[in-house]
Amino acid sequence: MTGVAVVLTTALAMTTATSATADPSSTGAATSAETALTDVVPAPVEVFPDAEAEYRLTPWTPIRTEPRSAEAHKVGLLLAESLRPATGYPLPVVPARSHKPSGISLLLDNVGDTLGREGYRIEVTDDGVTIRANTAAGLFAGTQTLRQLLPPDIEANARRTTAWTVPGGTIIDHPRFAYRGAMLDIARHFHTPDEIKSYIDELARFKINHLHLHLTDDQGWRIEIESWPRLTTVGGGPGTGVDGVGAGFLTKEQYSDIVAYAADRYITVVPEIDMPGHTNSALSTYAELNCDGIAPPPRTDMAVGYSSLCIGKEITYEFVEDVIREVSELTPGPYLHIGGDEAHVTTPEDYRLFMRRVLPIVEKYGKRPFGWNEIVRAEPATATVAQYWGTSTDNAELADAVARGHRVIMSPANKTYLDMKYNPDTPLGLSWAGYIEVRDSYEWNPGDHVTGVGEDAVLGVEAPLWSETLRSSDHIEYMAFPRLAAVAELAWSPQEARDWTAFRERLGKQAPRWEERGIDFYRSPEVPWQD
Ligand code: NGO
Repeated sequence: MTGVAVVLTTALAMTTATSATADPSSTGAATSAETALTDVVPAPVEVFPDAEAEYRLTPWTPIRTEPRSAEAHKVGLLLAESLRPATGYPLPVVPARSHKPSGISLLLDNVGDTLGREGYRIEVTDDGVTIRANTAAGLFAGTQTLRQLLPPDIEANARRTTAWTVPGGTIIDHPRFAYRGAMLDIARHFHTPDEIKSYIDELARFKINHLHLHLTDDQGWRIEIESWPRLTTVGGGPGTGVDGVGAGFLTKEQYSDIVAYAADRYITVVPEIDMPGHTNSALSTYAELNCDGIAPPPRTDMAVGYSSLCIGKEITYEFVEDVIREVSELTPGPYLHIGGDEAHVTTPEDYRLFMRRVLPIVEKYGKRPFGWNEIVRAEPATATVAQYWGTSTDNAELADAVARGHRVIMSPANKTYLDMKYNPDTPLGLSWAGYIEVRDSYEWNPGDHVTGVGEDAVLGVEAPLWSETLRSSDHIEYMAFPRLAAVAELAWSPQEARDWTAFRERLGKQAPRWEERGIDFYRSPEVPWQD
Protein backbone atom coordinates (compact mmCIF):
# COMPACT_ATOMS: atom_id res chain seq x y z
CA MET A 1 0.00 0.00 0.00
CA THR A 2 1.21 3.46 -0.91
CA GLY A 3 1.12 4.86 2.61
CA VAL A 4 -2.66 5.14 2.61
CA ALA A 5 -4.18 4.63 6.04
CA VAL A 6 -5.94 1.33 6.40
CA VAL A 7 -9.10 1.68 8.42
CA LEU A 8 -9.48 -1.14 10.86
CA THR A 9 -12.67 -2.26 12.48
CA THR A 10 -12.74 -0.46 15.80
CA ALA A 11 -12.19 -2.07 19.17
CA LEU A 12 -15.69 -0.87 20.04
CA ALA A 13 -17.00 -3.27 17.45
CA MET A 14 -15.58 -6.17 19.44
CA THR A 15 -16.81 -5.05 22.83
CA THR A 16 -20.44 -4.47 21.94
CA ALA A 17 -21.02 -7.94 20.50
CA THR A 18 -22.48 -9.81 23.47
CA SER A 19 -25.11 -12.47 23.99
CA ALA A 20 -26.66 -13.68 20.77
CA THR A 21 -30.13 -13.82 22.28
CA ALA A 22 -30.33 -10.54 24.18
CA ASP A 23 -33.02 -8.22 22.87
CA PRO A 24 -32.00 -4.63 23.58
CA SER A 25 -35.59 -3.42 23.64
CA SER A 26 -36.29 -5.68 26.64
CA THR A 27 -32.94 -5.53 28.48
CA GLY A 28 -32.65 -1.74 28.36
CA ALA A 29 -28.91 -2.25 27.96
CA ALA A 30 -28.80 -0.56 24.63
CA THR A 31 -27.40 2.79 23.69
CA SER A 32 -29.80 5.38 22.29
CA ALA A 33 -29.98 6.43 18.67
CA GLU A 34 -27.06 8.62 17.67
CA THR A 35 -28.61 9.53 14.38
CA ALA A 36 -30.93 12.43 13.59
CA LEU A 37 -33.47 12.66 10.79
CA THR A 38 -31.42 15.54 9.39
CA ASP A 39 -28.17 13.56 9.07
CA VAL A 40 -28.82 12.05 5.64
CA VAL A 41 -26.39 12.41 2.71
CA PRO A 42 -27.43 13.49 0.09
CA ALA A 43 -29.59 16.05 1.90
CA PRO A 44 -33.29 15.32 1.32
CA VAL A 45 -35.64 17.94 -0.11
CA GLU A 46 -37.76 18.26 3.07
CA VAL A 47 -37.20 16.91 6.58
CA PHE A 48 -39.72 17.25 9.43
CA PRO A 49 -38.33 15.71 12.64
CA ASP A 50 -40.79 14.63 15.34
CA ALA A 51 -38.95 14.53 18.65
CA GLU A 52 -41.88 12.73 20.31
CA ALA A 53 -41.70 9.70 18.06
CA GLU A 54 -39.16 7.02 17.31
CA TYR A 55 -39.38 3.48 15.99
CA ARG A 56 -37.31 0.66 17.39
CA LEU A 57 -36.72 -2.49 15.39
CA THR A 58 -37.39 -5.67 17.35
CA PRO A 59 -36.81 -9.37 16.70
CA TRP A 60 -40.43 -9.44 15.51
CA THR A 61 -40.27 -6.56 13.02
CA PRO A 62 -41.50 -7.59 9.56
CA ILE A 63 -40.71 -5.89 6.28
CA ARG A 64 -44.06 -5.56 4.53
CA THR A 65 -44.00 -4.85 0.82
CA GLU A 66 -46.63 -3.83 -1.69
CA PRO A 67 -48.76 -6.92 -2.43
CA ARG A 68 -48.37 -8.36 -5.94
CA SER A 69 -45.29 -6.27 -6.71
CA ALA A 70 -42.29 -8.51 -7.37
CA GLU A 71 -40.09 -5.43 -7.64
CA ALA A 72 -41.13 -4.03 -4.28
CA HIS A 73 -40.58 -7.49 -2.79
CA LYS A 74 -37.06 -7.53 -4.22
CA VAL A 75 -36.33 -4.11 -2.67
CA GLY A 76 -37.62 -5.53 0.64
CA LEU A 77 -35.28 -8.52 0.33
CA LEU A 78 -32.27 -6.29 -0.29
CA LEU A 79 -33.22 -4.17 2.72
CA ALA A 80 -33.61 -7.26 4.90
CA GLU A 81 -30.25 -8.56 3.69
CA SER A 82 -28.59 -5.29 4.68
CA LEU A 83 -30.17 -5.15 8.17
CA ARG A 84 -29.93 -8.82 9.22
CA PRO A 85 -26.20 -9.22 9.95
CA ALA A 86 -25.96 -6.44 12.58
CA THR A 87 -29.40 -6.85 14.13
CA GLY A 88 -29.48 -10.64 14.03
CA TYR A 89 -33.26 -10.29 13.52
CA PRO A 90 -35.08 -12.46 10.97
CA LEU A 91 -36.86 -9.47 9.33
CA PRO A 92 -39.19 -11.60 7.18
CA VAL A 93 -40.30 -9.96 3.93
CA VAL A 94 -44.06 -10.41 3.65
CA PRO A 95 -46.87 -8.84 1.61
CA ALA A 96 -48.45 -5.79 3.29
CA ARG A 97 -52.03 -6.71 4.12
CA SER A 98 -53.33 -3.24 4.73
CA HIS A 99 -51.89 0.22 4.33
CA LYS A 100 -51.89 0.62 8.10
CA PRO A 101 -48.22 0.99 8.93
CA SER A 102 -46.52 -1.27 11.44
CA GLY A 103 -43.03 -2.66 11.16
CA ILE A 104 -41.24 -1.50 8.02
CA SER A 105 -43.57 -1.01 5.05
CA LEU A 106 -42.56 -0.41 1.43
CA LEU A 107 -45.66 0.69 -0.45
CA LEU A 108 -46.29 1.71 -4.02
CA ASP A 109 -48.69 4.58 -3.93
CA ASN A 110 -49.48 7.60 -5.97
CA VAL A 111 -47.25 10.07 -4.16
CA GLY A 112 -47.56 12.71 -6.87
CA ASP A 113 -45.69 13.96 -9.92
CA THR A 114 -43.22 16.05 -7.93
CA LEU A 115 -41.69 12.94 -6.38
CA GLY A 116 -41.43 11.42 -9.86
CA ARG A 117 -39.87 8.05 -10.60
CA GLU A 118 -37.15 8.09 -7.97
CA GLY A 119 -38.67 10.17 -5.18
CA TYR A 120 -40.08 8.74 -1.96
CA ARG A 121 -41.75 9.72 1.25
CA ILE A 122 -40.69 8.16 4.56
CA GLU A 123 -42.68 8.42 7.76
CA VAL A 124 -41.37 7.22 11.10
CA THR A 125 -43.81 6.84 13.99
CA ASP A 126 -43.71 4.73 17.16
CA ASP A 127 -45.49 1.96 15.22
CA GLY A 128 -43.25 1.71 12.24
CA VAL A 129 -41.43 3.09 9.24
CA THR A 130 -43.47 3.55 6.08
CA ILE A 131 -41.82 4.30 2.76
CA ARG A 132 -44.12 5.27 -0.09
CA ALA A 133 -43.11 5.88 -3.69
CA ASN A 134 -44.52 5.90 -7.22
CA THR A 135 -42.10 3.17 -8.32
CA ALA A 136 -39.81 0.52 -6.87
CA ALA A 137 -36.84 2.77 -7.76
CA GLY A 138 -38.26 5.32 -5.32
CA LEU A 139 -38.72 2.65 -2.67
CA PHE A 140 -35.10 1.62 -3.14
CA ALA A 141 -33.94 5.23 -2.67
CA GLY A 142 -36.07 5.38 0.49
CA THR A 143 -34.45 2.24 1.88
CA GLN A 144 -31.02 3.82 1.42
CA THR A 145 -32.21 6.76 3.52
CA LEU A 146 -33.55 4.36 6.16
CA ARG A 147 -30.18 2.61 6.43
CA GLN A 148 -28.56 5.98 7.22
CA LEU A 149 -31.21 6.71 9.88
CA LEU A 150 -30.26 3.61 11.87
CA PRO A 151 -27.25 3.79 14.22
CA PRO A 152 -23.84 3.34 12.51
CA ASP A 153 -23.57 -0.11 14.12
CA ILE A 154 -26.07 -1.26 11.49
CA GLU A 155 -23.08 -1.52 9.13
CA ALA A 156 -21.47 -4.25 11.23
CA ASN A 157 -21.30 -7.64 9.60
CA ALA A 158 -21.84 -9.49 12.88
CA ARG A 159 -24.56 -9.17 15.48
CA ARG A 160 -24.57 -6.15 17.84
CA THR A 161 -26.90 -5.48 20.78
CA THR A 162 -27.40 -1.84 19.86
CA ALA A 163 -30.89 -0.29 20.17
CA TRP A 164 -32.00 -0.21 16.56
CA THR A 165 -33.82 3.09 16.79
CA VAL A 166 -35.02 5.20 13.87
CA PRO A 167 -35.68 8.88 14.69
CA GLY A 168 -39.31 10.00 14.26
CA GLY A 169 -40.67 12.33 11.59
CA THR A 170 -41.18 12.63 7.87
CA ILE A 171 -38.83 13.00 4.90
CA ILE A 172 -40.07 13.96 1.45
CA ASP A 173 -37.40 13.55 -1.17
CA HIS A 174 -36.71 13.44 -4.89
CA PRO A 175 -33.65 14.01 -7.09
CA ARG A 176 -32.55 17.23 -8.73
CA PHE A 177 -30.95 15.52 -11.74
CA ALA A 178 -32.06 12.35 -13.54
CA TYR A 179 -28.46 11.24 -14.17
CA ARG A 180 -26.24 10.82 -11.13
CA GLY A 181 -23.11 9.02 -12.15
CA ALA A 182 -19.75 7.63 -11.19
CA MET A 183 -17.15 6.43 -13.67
CA LEU A 184 -14.58 3.72 -13.04
CA ASP A 185 -11.60 3.28 -15.37
CA ILE A 186 -10.83 -0.43 -15.56
CA ALA A 187 -8.53 0.00 -18.58
CA ARG A 188 -5.44 1.55 -16.97
CA HIS A 189 -5.62 -1.00 -14.16
CA PHE A 190 -8.16 -3.76 -14.32
CA HIS A 191 -10.50 -4.03 -11.34
CA THR A 192 -12.17 -7.36 -10.69
CA PRO A 193 -15.93 -8.01 -10.77
CA ASP A 194 -15.93 -8.20 -6.97
CA GLU A 195 -14.17 -4.84 -6.68
CA ILE A 196 -16.64 -3.31 -9.14
CA LYS A 197 -19.57 -4.74 -7.15
CA SER A 198 -18.18 -3.33 -3.90
CA TYR A 199 -18.02 0.06 -5.57
CA ILE A 200 -21.62 -0.37 -6.77
CA ASP A 201 -22.68 -1.10 -3.17
CA GLU A 202 -21.15 2.17 -2.01
CA LEU A 203 -22.60 4.17 -4.92
CA ALA A 204 -26.13 2.92 -4.23
CA ARG A 205 -26.00 4.25 -0.67
CA PHE A 206 -25.63 7.79 -2.02
CA LYS A 207 -28.38 7.36 -4.61
CA ILE A 208 -25.99 7.32 -7.59
CA ASN A 209 -27.94 5.73 -10.44
CA HIS A 210 -25.39 5.33 -13.27
CA LEU A 211 -22.06 3.51 -13.37
CA HIS A 212 -19.98 4.45 -16.38
CA LEU A 213 -17.31 1.80 -17.06
CA HIS A 214 -14.30 3.01 -19.04
CA LEU A 215 -13.56 -0.34 -20.67
CA THR A 216 -10.83 0.37 -23.20
CA ASP A 217 -7.81 2.62 -23.52
CA ASP A 218 -4.23 2.77 -24.79
CA GLN A 219 -2.95 0.47 -22.05
CA GLY A 220 -5.59 -2.25 -22.10
CA TRP A 221 -8.83 -3.68 -23.51
CA ARG A 222 -11.08 -5.03 -20.76
CA ILE A 223 -14.28 -6.35 -22.37
CA GLU A 224 -14.54 -9.60 -24.31
CA ILE A 225 -15.49 -9.13 -27.98
CA GLU A 226 -16.09 -12.50 -29.62
CA SER A 227 -15.52 -11.34 -33.18
CA TRP A 228 -12.11 -9.86 -32.24
CA PRO A 229 -10.91 -12.29 -29.56
CA ARG A 230 -7.30 -11.12 -29.28
CA LEU A 231 -8.53 -7.75 -27.94
CA THR A 232 -8.78 -9.36 -24.52
CA THR A 233 -6.42 -12.34 -24.68
CA VAL A 234 -3.61 -10.04 -25.87
CA GLY A 235 -4.94 -6.49 -25.25
CA GLY A 236 -6.15 -7.41 -21.77
CA GLY A 237 -3.58 -10.09 -21.14
CA PRO A 238 -0.42 -10.35 -19.03
CA GLY A 239 1.74 -7.25 -18.96
CA THR A 240 -1.06 -4.83 -19.87
CA GLY A 241 -2.04 -1.75 -17.87
CA VAL A 242 0.02 1.09 -16.47
CA ASP A 243 3.50 -0.20 -15.53
CA GLY A 244 2.40 -3.55 -16.93
CA VAL A 245 0.59 -4.51 -13.73
CA GLY A 246 -3.06 -4.01 -14.62
CA ALA A 247 -3.91 -7.18 -16.58
CA GLY A 248 -7.38 -8.69 -16.76
CA PHE A 249 -10.69 -8.33 -18.56
CA LEU A 250 -14.39 -8.98 -18.14
CA THR A 251 -15.86 -11.94 -19.95
CA LYS A 252 -19.29 -11.29 -21.43
CA GLU A 253 -20.78 -13.30 -18.61
CA GLN A 254 -18.99 -11.28 -15.94
CA TYR A 255 -20.01 -8.02 -17.57
CA SER A 256 -23.67 -9.14 -17.75
CA ASP A 257 -23.51 -10.22 -14.12
CA ILE A 258 -22.25 -6.74 -13.13
CA VAL A 259 -25.01 -5.12 -15.21
CA ALA A 260 -27.63 -7.24 -13.40
CA TYR A 261 -26.10 -6.61 -9.97
CA ALA A 262 -26.17 -2.88 -10.66
CA ALA A 263 -29.74 -3.04 -12.00
CA ASP A 264 -30.94 -4.68 -8.79
CA ARG A 265 -29.63 -1.54 -7.07
CA TYR A 266 -31.27 0.76 -9.61
CA ILE A 267 -27.94 1.59 -11.21
CA THR A 268 -27.64 1.63 -15.02
CA VAL A 269 -24.29 0.64 -16.51
CA VAL A 270 -22.97 2.97 -19.24
CA PRO A 271 -20.21 1.17 -21.17
CA GLU A 272 -17.48 3.25 -22.81
CA ILE A 273 -15.41 2.16 -25.79
CA ASP A 274 -13.07 5.10 -26.31
CA MET A 275 -12.39 6.05 -29.97
CA PRO A 276 -10.81 7.13 -32.31
CA GLY A 277 -8.01 8.04 -29.84
CA HIS A 278 -7.06 6.09 -26.72
CA THR A 279 -6.93 2.97 -28.91
CA ASN A 280 -3.30 1.81 -28.76
CA SER A 281 -4.35 -1.45 -27.15
CA ALA A 282 -6.52 -2.40 -30.16
CA LEU A 283 -3.98 -1.02 -32.65
CA SER A 284 -1.11 -2.99 -31.14
CA THR A 285 -3.19 -6.18 -31.08
CA TYR A 286 -4.54 -6.07 -34.65
CA ALA A 287 -2.00 -4.74 -37.18
CA GLU A 288 -4.67 -4.41 -39.89
CA LEU A 289 -6.35 -1.58 -37.95
CA ASN A 290 -3.32 0.67 -38.57
CA CYS A 291 -3.09 2.84 -41.70
CA ASP A 292 0.38 1.39 -42.47
CA GLY A 293 -0.60 -2.15 -41.46
CA ILE A 294 2.14 -2.23 -38.82
CA ALA A 295 1.19 -2.82 -35.20
CA PRO A 296 2.73 -0.34 -32.74
CA PRO A 297 4.20 -1.78 -29.54
CA PRO A 298 1.93 -2.12 -26.51
CA ARG A 299 2.13 0.85 -24.10
CA THR A 300 2.23 0.83 -20.32
CA ASP A 301 3.05 4.51 -19.70
CA MET A 302 0.55 7.25 -18.80
CA ALA A 303 0.84 9.42 -21.94
CA VAL A 304 -2.36 10.43 -23.73
CA GLY A 305 -3.34 11.69 -27.18
CA TYR A 306 -0.92 9.71 -29.40
CA SER A 307 -3.14 6.98 -30.88
CA SER A 308 -5.89 6.96 -33.51
CA LEU A 309 -7.87 4.38 -35.41
CA CYS A 310 -7.27 4.66 -39.17
CA ILE A 311 -10.07 6.92 -40.38
CA GLY A 312 -9.67 6.08 -44.10
CA LYS A 313 -9.77 2.28 -43.86
CA GLU A 314 -13.01 0.29 -44.20
CA ILE A 315 -11.87 -2.32 -41.71
CA THR A 316 -11.98 0.38 -39.01
CA TYR A 317 -15.75 0.61 -39.39
CA GLU A 318 -16.18 -3.17 -39.51
CA PHE A 319 -14.25 -3.34 -36.25
CA VAL A 320 -16.19 -0.49 -34.66
CA GLU A 321 -19.53 -1.96 -35.72
CA ASP A 322 -18.65 -5.40 -34.34
CA VAL A 323 -17.63 -3.89 -31.03
CA ILE A 324 -20.66 -1.61 -30.76
CA ARG A 325 -23.01 -4.45 -31.71
CA GLU A 326 -21.58 -6.87 -29.16
CA VAL A 327 -21.45 -4.32 -26.34
CA SER A 328 -24.97 -3.06 -27.13
CA GLU A 329 -26.33 -6.61 -27.01
CA LEU A 330 -24.99 -6.97 -23.48
CA THR A 331 -26.25 -3.59 -22.32
CA PRO A 332 -29.94 -3.10 -21.46
CA GLY A 333 -29.37 0.54 -20.52
CA PRO A 334 -30.06 3.29 -23.05
CA TYR A 335 -26.54 4.74 -23.37
CA LEU A 336 -23.32 3.81 -25.12
CA HIS A 337 -20.29 6.06 -24.62
CA ILE A 338 -17.86 6.32 -27.52
CA GLY A 339 -15.27 8.54 -25.85
CA GLY A 340 -13.95 10.93 -28.47
CA ASP A 341 -11.56 12.71 -26.08
CA GLU A 342 -8.00 13.80 -26.81
CA ALA A 343 -7.91 12.68 -30.44
CA HIS A 344 -4.80 14.84 -30.88
CA VAL A 345 -3.36 12.87 -33.80
CA THR A 346 -6.64 12.73 -35.73
CA THR A 347 -7.17 15.81 -37.93
CA PRO A 348 -10.36 17.80 -37.25
CA GLU A 349 -11.70 16.72 -40.68
CA ASP A 350 -10.97 13.06 -39.96
CA TYR A 351 -12.52 13.34 -36.49
CA ARG A 352 -15.70 14.65 -38.04
CA LEU A 353 -15.74 12.00 -40.74
CA PHE A 354 -15.19 9.28 -38.18
CA MET A 355 -17.88 10.43 -35.77
CA ARG A 356 -20.36 10.95 -38.59
CA ARG A 357 -19.95 7.30 -39.57
CA VAL A 358 -19.86 5.91 -36.07
CA LEU A 359 -22.69 7.80 -34.37
CA PRO A 360 -25.33 6.26 -36.67
CA ILE A 361 -23.91 2.82 -35.81
CA VAL A 362 -24.58 3.49 -32.13
CA GLU A 363 -28.13 4.46 -33.01
CA LYS A 364 -28.52 1.45 -35.32
CA TYR A 365 -28.00 -0.78 -32.28
CA GLY A 366 -30.62 1.11 -30.32
CA LYS A 367 -28.35 3.17 -28.09
CA ARG A 368 -28.16 6.86 -27.32
CA PRO A 369 -24.60 8.08 -27.91
CA PHE A 370 -22.50 9.64 -25.18
CA GLY A 371 -19.17 11.30 -25.78
CA TRP A 372 -16.63 13.47 -23.99
CA ASN A 373 -17.39 17.08 -24.82
CA GLU A 374 -15.06 17.17 -27.87
CA ILE A 375 -17.72 15.12 -29.66
CA VAL A 376 -19.81 18.26 -30.30
CA ARG A 377 -17.16 19.29 -32.87
CA ALA A 378 -18.62 16.65 -35.19
CA GLU A 379 -22.01 18.42 -34.92
CA PRO A 380 -23.80 15.17 -34.12
CA ALA A 381 -27.57 14.78 -33.80
CA THR A 382 -28.80 16.49 -30.65
CA ALA A 383 -29.60 13.20 -28.91
CA THR A 384 -25.84 12.80 -28.37
CA VAL A 385 -25.00 13.60 -24.77
CA ALA A 386 -21.80 15.60 -24.18
CA GLN A 387 -19.84 14.91 -21.00
CA TYR A 388 -18.01 18.09 -20.02
CA TRP A 389 -14.60 17.41 -18.49
CA GLY A 390 -12.97 20.83 -18.97
CA THR A 391 -11.63 23.01 -16.18
CA SER A 392 -12.92 26.31 -17.54
CA THR A 393 -16.29 27.89 -16.84
CA ASP A 394 -16.40 29.10 -20.45
CA ASN A 395 -16.60 26.76 -23.39
CA ALA A 396 -18.12 28.33 -26.49
CA GLU A 397 -18.30 25.02 -28.36
CA LEU A 398 -20.31 23.43 -25.57
CA ALA A 399 -22.57 26.47 -25.17
CA ASP A 400 -23.28 26.37 -28.94
CA ALA A 401 -24.11 22.67 -28.71
CA VAL A 402 -26.52 23.40 -25.87
CA ALA A 403 -28.12 26.13 -27.95
CA ARG A 404 -28.64 23.50 -30.67
CA GLY A 405 -30.40 21.27 -28.13
CA HIS A 406 -27.75 18.95 -26.63
CA ARG A 407 -27.89 17.78 -23.02
CA VAL A 408 -24.74 17.78 -20.91
CA ILE A 409 -23.30 15.66 -18.12
CA MET A 410 -21.19 17.84 -15.85
CA SER A 411 -17.83 16.30 -14.93
CA PRO A 412 -15.53 19.34 -14.67
CA ALA A 413 -12.09 17.84 -13.99
CA ASN A 414 -11.16 20.43 -11.35
CA LYS A 415 -14.30 19.62 -9.33
CA THR A 416 -15.42 16.03 -9.98
CA TYR A 417 -12.30 14.08 -11.03
CA LEU A 418 -11.83 11.68 -8.14
CA ASP A 419 -8.34 10.82 -9.37
CA MET A 420 -7.05 14.33 -8.63
CA LYS A 421 -4.98 14.50 -5.45
CA TYR A 422 -6.54 16.18 -2.41
CA ASN A 423 -3.29 18.05 -1.72
CA PRO A 424 0.41 17.76 -2.67
CA ASP A 425 0.93 15.01 -0.07
CA THR A 426 -1.78 12.66 -1.38
CA PRO A 427 0.11 9.45 -2.16
CA LEU A 428 -2.15 8.45 -5.06
CA GLY A 429 -3.68 10.23 -8.03
CA LEU A 430 -2.73 12.94 -10.51
CA SER A 431 -2.79 16.73 -10.28
CA TRP A 432 -3.07 18.08 -13.82
CA ALA A 433 -6.47 19.67 -13.02
CA GLY A 434 -5.29 20.86 -9.61
CA TYR A 435 -5.76 19.61 -6.06
CA ILE A 436 -9.36 18.96 -5.07
CA GLU A 437 -10.22 19.12 -1.38
CA VAL A 438 -13.69 18.06 -0.25
CA ARG A 439 -14.96 21.61 -0.11
CA ASP A 440 -13.78 22.26 -3.69
CA SER A 441 -15.72 19.25 -4.91
CA TYR A 442 -18.84 20.47 -3.07
CA GLU A 443 -18.99 24.22 -3.58
CA TRP A 444 -20.09 24.70 -7.16
CA ASN A 445 -23.41 24.61 -8.93
CA PRO A 446 -23.79 22.21 -11.89
CA GLY A 447 -26.79 24.26 -13.07
CA ASP A 448 -24.75 27.42 -13.76
CA HIS A 449 -21.12 26.29 -13.84
CA VAL A 450 -20.46 26.81 -17.55
CA THR A 451 -21.67 29.95 -19.32
CA GLY A 452 -24.58 29.08 -21.59
CA VAL A 453 -25.15 25.68 -19.97
CA GLY A 454 -28.15 26.21 -17.71
CA GLU A 455 -29.96 23.87 -15.34
CA ASP A 456 -32.31 22.61 -18.08
CA ALA A 457 -29.43 21.59 -20.31
CA VAL A 458 -27.83 19.55 -17.56
CA LEU A 459 -28.87 15.90 -17.63
CA GLY A 460 -26.78 15.21 -14.58
CA VAL A 461 -23.45 15.08 -12.81
CA GLU A 462 -20.79 12.37 -12.89
CA ALA A 463 -17.61 11.82 -10.89
CA PRO A 464 -14.97 10.01 -13.00
CA LEU A 465 -12.27 7.92 -11.32
CA TRP A 466 -9.35 7.32 -13.67
CA SER A 467 -7.08 4.54 -12.55
CA GLU A 468 -3.56 5.29 -13.80
CA THR A 469 -2.33 5.20 -10.17
CA LEU A 470 -4.99 2.98 -8.60
CA ARG A 471 -4.46 -0.74 -8.23
CA SER A 472 -6.78 -1.93 -5.47
CA SER A 473 -10.15 -1.34 -3.84
CA ASP A 474 -8.34 0.49 -1.02
CA HIS A 475 -6.97 2.89 -3.60
CA ILE A 476 -10.37 3.39 -5.21
CA GLU A 477 -11.96 4.06 -1.83
CA TYR A 478 -9.29 6.49 -0.67
CA MET A 479 -9.74 8.69 -3.75
CA ALA A 480 -13.54 8.33 -4.02
CA PHE A 481 -14.46 8.93 -0.39
CA PRO A 482 -15.47 11.36 0.84
CA ARG A 483 -15.59 13.35 -2.44
CA LEU A 484 -18.05 11.01 -4.11
CA ALA A 485 -20.56 11.75 -1.35
CA ALA A 486 -20.13 15.47 -2.09
CA VAL A 487 -20.75 15.01 -5.80
CA ALA A 488 -23.72 12.72 -5.07
CA GLU A 489 -25.27 15.52 -3.01
CA LEU A 490 -24.75 17.98 -5.88
CA ALA A 491 -26.55 15.60 -8.18
CA TRP A 492 -29.44 14.70 -5.86
CA SER A 493 -30.17 17.60 -3.51
CA PRO A 494 -31.77 20.90 -4.48
CA GLN A 495 -29.28 23.75 -4.73
CA GLU A 496 -31.14 25.59 -1.88
CA ALA A 497 -30.69 22.60 0.46
CA ARG A 498 -26.93 22.62 -0.01
CA ASP A 499 -24.66 24.37 2.40
CA TRP A 500 -21.03 23.52 3.14
CA THR A 501 -21.26 24.14 6.90
CA ALA A 502 -24.17 21.74 7.29
CA PHE A 503 -22.71 19.27 4.80
CA ARG A 504 -19.39 18.91 6.61
CA GLU A 505 -21.25 18.00 9.81
CA ARG A 506 -23.41 15.42 8.04
CA LEU A 507 -20.40 14.07 6.17
CA GLY A 508 -18.48 13.71 9.44
CA LYS A 509 -21.17 11.36 10.66
CA GLN A 510 -20.49 8.99 7.76
CA ALA A 511 -17.07 8.15 9.27
CA PRO A 512 -18.20 5.42 11.70
CA ARG A 513 -20.27 3.88 8.91
CA TRP A 514 -17.32 3.80 6.50
CA GLU A 515 -15.03 2.49 9.25
CA GLU A 516 -17.47 -0.25 10.10
CA ARG A 517 -17.46 -1.36 6.48
CA GLY A 518 -13.68 -1.08 6.15
CA ILE A 519 -13.89 1.74 3.62
CA ASP A 520 -10.48 3.36 3.38
CA PHE A 521 -11.60 6.99 3.16
CA TYR A 522 -9.50 10.17 3.27
CA ARG A 523 -9.85 11.95 6.63
CA SER A 524 -9.92 15.47 5.26
CA PRO A 525 -8.99 18.13 7.86
CA GLU A 526 -11.96 20.16 6.55
CA VAL A 527 -14.46 17.73 8.05
CA PRO A 528 -15.32 17.11 11.75
CA TRP A 529 -15.10 13.33 11.63
CA GLN A 530 -17.16 11.51 14.22
CA ASP A 531 -15.50 8.69 16.13
C1 NGO B 1 -8.44 12.97 -19.03
C2 NGO B 1 -8.15 11.92 -20.08
C3 NGO B 1 -7.98 10.53 -19.50
C4 NGO B 1 -7.09 10.56 -18.28
C5 NGO B 1 -7.65 11.53 -17.26
C6 NGO B 1 -6.78 11.60 -16.02
C7 NGO B 1 -10.32 12.54 -20.17
C8 NGO B 1 -11.72 12.64 -20.58
N1 NGO B 1 -9.34 12.01 -20.90
O1 NGO B 1 -9.88 12.91 -18.97
O2 NGO B 1 -7.46 9.68 -20.47
O3 NGO B 1 -7.04 9.27 -17.70
O4 NGO B 1 -7.79 12.82 -17.80
O5 NGO B 1 -7.24 12.50 -15.07
